Amino acid sequence: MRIRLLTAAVLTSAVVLAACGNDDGADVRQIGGEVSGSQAASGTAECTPIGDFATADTTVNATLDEYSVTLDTEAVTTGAVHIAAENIGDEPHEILVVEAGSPDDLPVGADNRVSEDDLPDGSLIGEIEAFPGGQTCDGTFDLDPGTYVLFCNLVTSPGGIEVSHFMEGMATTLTVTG
Ligand SMILES: [Cu+2]
Repeated sequence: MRIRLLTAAVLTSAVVLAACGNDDGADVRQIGGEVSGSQAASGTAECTPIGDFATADTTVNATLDEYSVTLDTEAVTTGAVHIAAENIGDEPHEILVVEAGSPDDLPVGADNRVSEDDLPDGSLIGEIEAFPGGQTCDGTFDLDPGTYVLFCNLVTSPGGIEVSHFMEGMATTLTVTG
């Protein structure tokens, strides 16, 4: 799954590079940067549900807005955890699930995004990819006991100024107990 996503990202990067030439924004992930090239080209990333929430052991409701992630619970028991995400904002948002003690533990790159390549091996559990404001999306992830950071790693340019959603505080923690 990651290999396929990485391939899509590389293809998308090629499209972005081709479109922007040597523009200094070429290395900033654009909206839809991790979906297929055709979707990215249209600028619209739709919800792609992850996993099957019908078989989940528990549900966490997550509300996404500019720029926050709010959960309806701080802790769940281990198992298949359904994250039911509602984007009540205007911008697209996503949720990455990383095993880490707090948002401060995540490595941030020069582009003000969490550097997914620099995360400890195996700590990136999965993600609900970017989906538009006013919509919902579901992701189900098998979570072992531990602490997880749920965050949005998009950089957008509302009003022409780049905003790192993570750096603006779009992150929270979820504790999974045994
Ligand atoms: Cu966001």
